[in-house]
Amino acid sequence: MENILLEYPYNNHEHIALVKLNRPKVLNALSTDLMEELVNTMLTLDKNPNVRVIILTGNERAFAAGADIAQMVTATPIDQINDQRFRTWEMLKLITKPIIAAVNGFALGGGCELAMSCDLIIAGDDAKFSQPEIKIGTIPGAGGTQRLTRAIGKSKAMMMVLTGDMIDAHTACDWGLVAKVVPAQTLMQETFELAKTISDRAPVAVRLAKEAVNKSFEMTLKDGMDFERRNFYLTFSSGDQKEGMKAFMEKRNPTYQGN
Ligand code: CO8
Repeated sequence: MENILLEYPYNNHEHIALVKLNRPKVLNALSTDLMEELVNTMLTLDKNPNVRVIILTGNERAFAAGADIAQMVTATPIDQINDQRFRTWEMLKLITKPIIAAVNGFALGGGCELAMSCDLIIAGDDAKFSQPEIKIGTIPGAGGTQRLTRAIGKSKAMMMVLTGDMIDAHTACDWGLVAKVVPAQTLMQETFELAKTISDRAPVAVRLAKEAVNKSFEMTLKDGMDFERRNFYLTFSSGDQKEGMKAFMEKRNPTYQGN
């Protein structure tokens, strides 16, 4: 792999993997090759029963400054279709383990969309988010008009998509795009702590909870509630639920096996 760095176990933690975008010279522009490597890495981690949480990050300067403009500058619509990039991006939805985006620097265009494809975003206080496609004559193509609107509402999404201007980390947090802002220098440490907390929780329940929250974007409230209820019932078939509730009654910490 050239464009992705994998650190697993991350910080010697057997349940946490770190995936790093690695095209620093072009601010981690998301080329087709990079996205294929990213998806393959994620699918491999998802299959590994020891991995419970995945952290996706870039570097201090950029999470990712968007899709690779050099690959698109002379593209025709048919080139875009044949490239199959959209299929690759869609495959991120298949990942069942929680993915935390740890964002320092630029998260622009496809970079912002990639962060939004993760389950939650933690931002360093120097992070900047935008959907700048309008400035180069196009529009978002991987969720920037859809996920962003659901995250921050129509009026603010319109402002971002129609101007292409950046917002800073605190604004992104106030608007609900980001879960938490931390000092840029401590981003990885804070994200690791959060990943540890999630990895201590019952893995079967974490998976079913992630699935249920994501369904809220795609279903009516009634159908979403039904889906949630079924996943709730399903947790009662897991050893983790038995262990979690028994440990509570016995006033001890649970030890989850993920079964
Ligand atoms: N693609 C390719 N190269 C890039 C990109 C990019 N998105 N962003 C930066 N680079 C390159 C620059 O060309 C430059 O390369 P070089 O050193 O060879 O000239 C290098 O990275 C460093 O960049 P700058 O010199 O421009 O650094 P600055 O600090 O001056 O500026 C900015 C930083 C503001 C981030 C600036 O680089 C910028 O505006 N970048 C482009 C941002 C952008 O428009 N992103 C949206 C791209 S379109 C998109 O994402 C559509 C997604 C659709 C989904 C597709 C799914 C299949």
